[in-house]
Amino acid sequence: MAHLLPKLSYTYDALEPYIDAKTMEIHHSKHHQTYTDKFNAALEKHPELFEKAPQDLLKDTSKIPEDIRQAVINHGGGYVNHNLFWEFLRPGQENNTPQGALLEAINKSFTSFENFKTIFTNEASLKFGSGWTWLCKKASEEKLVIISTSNQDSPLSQGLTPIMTIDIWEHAYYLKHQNRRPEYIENWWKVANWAKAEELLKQA
Ligand code: MN3
Repeated sequence: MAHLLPKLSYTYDALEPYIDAKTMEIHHSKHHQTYTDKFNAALEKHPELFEKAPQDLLKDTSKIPEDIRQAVINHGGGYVNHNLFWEFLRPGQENNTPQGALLEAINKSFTSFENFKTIFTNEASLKFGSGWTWLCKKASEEKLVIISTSNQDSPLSQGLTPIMTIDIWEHAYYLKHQNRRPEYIENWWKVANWAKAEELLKQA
């Protein structure tokens, strides 16, 4: 069974004014659709791999047949990364901060939420080129880590479990913010879905 572009749980204009409807529409219906199609096209060459969860393929890329390995890393990565990106967004609300177990883990790892936000924002602002910035959990360790990956590389391939992520490819912000990536990041915090991040932390 071919992998499908996920339906969003909100409309393209639901994240306005923080993320504009046009960017959302193109990002989801064009960019994410293309990753989905190219991921499926790669798997067509080894159809038995459709049975595997995309995340599991990315966890051990050495097991992917060599002729499609880079295509799966690129387009399978793009497919999975965007799935999480959409889930970690929700319409903006006042006082949007993490709660409960997630807040506790953030405080333990980064002293405070404000400090975490500063480190994460710097990382995402300064990351060179196209990629993603992530909050991840290391297996068997309580502490959370902030990392960036290039292109569509997934933290799953480094043995890390993603808790939240921001897409810092220009296609995620260029229409509205042009070259002003920090402005995009500042707006993105307003539509962060902390409940989803807490759920992922509990499963990690
Ligand atoms: Mn993208």
